[in-house]
Amino acid sequence: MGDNAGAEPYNTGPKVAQTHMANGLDAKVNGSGAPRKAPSNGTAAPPATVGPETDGALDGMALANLSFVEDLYFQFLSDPNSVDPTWRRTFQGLNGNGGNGAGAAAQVPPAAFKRSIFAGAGAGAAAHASVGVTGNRISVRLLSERVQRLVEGYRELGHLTAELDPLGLVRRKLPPIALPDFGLADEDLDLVFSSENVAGPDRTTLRDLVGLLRETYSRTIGVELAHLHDVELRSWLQSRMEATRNRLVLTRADRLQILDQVIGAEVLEQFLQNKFLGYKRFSLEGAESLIPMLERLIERAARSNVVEIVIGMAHRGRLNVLANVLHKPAAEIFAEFQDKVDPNDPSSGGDVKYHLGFSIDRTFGNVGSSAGDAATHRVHVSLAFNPSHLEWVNTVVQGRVRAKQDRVVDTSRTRCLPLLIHGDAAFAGQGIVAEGLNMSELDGYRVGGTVHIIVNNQVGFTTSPRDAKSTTYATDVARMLQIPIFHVNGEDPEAVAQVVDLAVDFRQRFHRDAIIELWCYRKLGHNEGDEPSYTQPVMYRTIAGKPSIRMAYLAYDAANPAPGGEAPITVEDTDAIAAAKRNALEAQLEIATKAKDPPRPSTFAGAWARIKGGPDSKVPEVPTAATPEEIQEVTRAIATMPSDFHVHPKLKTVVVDGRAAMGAGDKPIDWGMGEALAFGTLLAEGTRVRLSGQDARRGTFSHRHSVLVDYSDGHEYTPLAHIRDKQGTFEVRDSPLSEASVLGFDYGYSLDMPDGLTIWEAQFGDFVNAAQVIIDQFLCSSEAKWHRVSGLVMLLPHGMEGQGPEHSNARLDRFLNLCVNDNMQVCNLTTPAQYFHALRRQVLRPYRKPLIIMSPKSLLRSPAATSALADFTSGSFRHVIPDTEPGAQRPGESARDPKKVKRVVLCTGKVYYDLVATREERGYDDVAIVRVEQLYPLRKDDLLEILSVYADGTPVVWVQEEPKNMGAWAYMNRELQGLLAGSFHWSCVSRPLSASPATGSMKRHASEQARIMADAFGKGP
Ligand SMILES: Cc1ncc(C[n+]2csc(CCOP(=O)(O)OP(=O)(O)O)c2C)c(N)n1
Repeated sequence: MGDNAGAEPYNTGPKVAQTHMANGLDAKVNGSGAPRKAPSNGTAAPPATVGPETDGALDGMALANLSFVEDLYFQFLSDPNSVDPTWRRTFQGLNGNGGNGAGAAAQVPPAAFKRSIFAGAGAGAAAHASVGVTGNRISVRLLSERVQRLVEGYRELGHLTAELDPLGLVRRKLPPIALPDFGLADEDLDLVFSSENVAGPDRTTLRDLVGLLRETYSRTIGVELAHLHDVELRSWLQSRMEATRNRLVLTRADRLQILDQVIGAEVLEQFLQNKFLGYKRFSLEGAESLIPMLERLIERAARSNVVEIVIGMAHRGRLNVLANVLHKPAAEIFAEFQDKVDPNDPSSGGDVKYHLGFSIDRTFGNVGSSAGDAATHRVHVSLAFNPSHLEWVNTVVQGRVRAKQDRVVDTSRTRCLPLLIHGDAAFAGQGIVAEGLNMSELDGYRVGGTVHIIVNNQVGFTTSPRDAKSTTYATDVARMLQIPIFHVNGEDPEAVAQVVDLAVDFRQRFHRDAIIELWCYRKLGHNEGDEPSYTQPVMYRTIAGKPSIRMAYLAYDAANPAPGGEAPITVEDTDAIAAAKRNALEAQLEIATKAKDPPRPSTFAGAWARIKGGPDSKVPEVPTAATPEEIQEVTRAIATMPSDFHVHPKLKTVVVDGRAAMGAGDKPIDWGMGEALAFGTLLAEGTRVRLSGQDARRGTFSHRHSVLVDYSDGHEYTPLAHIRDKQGTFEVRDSPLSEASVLGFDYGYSLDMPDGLTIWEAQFGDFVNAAQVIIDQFLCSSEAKWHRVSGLVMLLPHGMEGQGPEHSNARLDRFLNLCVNDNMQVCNLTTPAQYFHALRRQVLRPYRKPLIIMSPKSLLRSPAATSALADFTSGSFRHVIPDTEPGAQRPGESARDPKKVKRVVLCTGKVYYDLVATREERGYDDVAIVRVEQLYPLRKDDLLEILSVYADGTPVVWVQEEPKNMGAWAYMNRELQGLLAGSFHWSCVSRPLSASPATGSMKRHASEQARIMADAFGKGP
């Protein structure tokens, strides 16, 4: 390009302040929305109505304003009278042209700049003047816009041209970005542009600009920003990346450290391969960069005030992470391979080694590294246990982190970091990923940002990406969030380190997720016994010919010496490191071989020290009644509104005044008040209460109203948060419409909130099946698999009320089927007082087991299903409620003489009230009705004792509303058949076997219900 290029820069974007632009130029033109630097020369374009002070004003005017002047000039050319007279005079004076500006002479614009498309006398030729709006020349505006589009092109599409695939097999979506695509040409390369919209120097040649952009956006890091419409986020990321060309300057020592970590990963896999041939280990080979990546991430986080990191990850590379990042003694891992367990030991039923968790304190010393400052930082790192079901641990980890943050009152949520490591196929395939991402910005579920690493080894088991996803990247689902997505070539450990820094810094600054996709490969089959070339022969031929990551990095080091002039790292250096690591592993293997007992997972440490799991019978019941004073205090909080609060008129009567009367003993206590008293008394005693679920704040059935909304201005008031000064935190959250991710989150929360009451509520119990994985893989089995107990409460509205198949049945049968070894507690309660005592028992008893409650719907408003105030200030939870006991009867019901009883009905939950009503109505006085309130663990002795007052041979009938293949019958029959045989005649009354849980016809429902009542009492309809 021209010989005086470089003297004055062309704009890469308008520099002028937006408010000064009468010509519609605004941030949209520059496309990025990035804030522009203030014009360094202090000039701003004059408003269109303001002309130059002198005719010579164009001389020396900054190029920043040139396009503005150019616009005016074109306007002048078509109609000289349309511009301000002072501008008109200036333009008329150009090139000695005193005319009206029309004609060829006037097409030669002023020589305001040394290099200008106003290429008049003395200015030299215009920048390749063959294109442009006026036909034979290009305008400054157009050229600078083209350059700006080029900049935006790199920012938005650069990732599609980046070299991400270490195998070089993936055909990228775009050929390299080329100047002609943006109306630019090679001869423009030496033109100087203002680059103030790009980090770095203010002026640069197009050549340097392209170099910067290429390095930043198209080298071995691809970054997706185009989906960010938040200007601040985008510009922060752009300037961080462009200012460094997306590179870190690493010293020789840094490089040696990375190599040490890569070698650690490599040697462990090879060692396991040699010593435990044929065992599954889900090798990390091909993705060894994950280890330096995690090391840097942890260090960087620790140096940015993070004190705790919880990692969730699947099988791939997990042993390597355990050994090389969590520093789990290799001897323990080897011992797990050696499988020295006693098969008769009950604790030997745990999980496979590549699902186990571990935790450690890591300290990063005061020798400053490229990851941060020079101080010492300590961080506790946990790898969460994990079931085989890929991705389902995600929200469990996030829930745990949320609880940790809440426990230490980390309100900025920056001190504890969730880190999730995913596989590419799983991240793209499992819907729970999207559910979890959707929760990340919600107040009830935010954790200050999760860092996600997707280990993209370009294959899922044997399935190729083309069969696994419809998207460009495995990460595309994450584009739903205002977060950056970094793609990085795993063969470039320095690029990996750079994106780690960006991701951690972004998370710490903006408290949002960040995604890193680590492009790598899987050196072996899905597991080490699989032959991968059956299905991916081409890929595996390429892999066979590849040097290891270690060798690739050594070659890079040789070709790109680290600053400081030290000698490059040699193969011999790394061989020595590898040999030392092998020797250390040999020593650990010897320890493992000599050890007699298998390693035992730790449990009940720290915050869990006073808590127990195990058998129910070993932990005594505790008093759960509240004092009358506590009840009054809670009632006062519920019934007292701030003076400026306008309660909805209907709620004033029903909730505020109604509950005041209940608390005063003037009205029987209903379910909503019973729950509020349970929450309130626990809160007053200092317990944290968290309840989350769909529409949980009001309650699906409008019975809770835990958060009131001001009738005039919509502000909110939560009465239970105002009981007393030093009370527990009350958190009740309307959840997003997801069962799986939210239940996972709240389960995770319960794992790290041992002293709290944590509750998840289903909208209708039926929908709990959408979270079945969490129930099967975590809730009911985590103690058996991982020695981790949870006190989570699940409220599952349940009851046959003619509302059809999906609004009736929480599938009690499924839960009871999963019950064994006291792994859960399953209740179907009949009174508000029972509910009150069950909730309080869940916290006050130092015993943590999930509590599944079949909760009521119609009973919420049933006058029959109420309790007296005295039931809250005395008594405790009752597993079974007999018919004979005074007080067990409802008002108007007389205590039955057992000797006169001809039939005993056993039942659980809501059907009890139908039975009682029928008995009253029909006068079936010789029938006793016994309620089983807690189905599991079942107090069989209590039950037998209750039944013992009845004569031998009395029919004992299990009555349930559910179809015979559902509800509790199969379970109760299994538990009681043998015990009752010989003493009683044992049978079942239920709806018939059915594929569907309930009928959609109200008429049919009523007729079925009538049949059940008739059969229950052994009478005709
Ligand atoms: C929900 C679920 N479905 C299927 C599987 C079986 N499975 C185990 S690993 C795997 C492949 C996963 O591929 P990817 O996510 O890419 O991880 P990689 O193993 O390649 O690291 C599959 C299908 C599983 N564990 N979980």
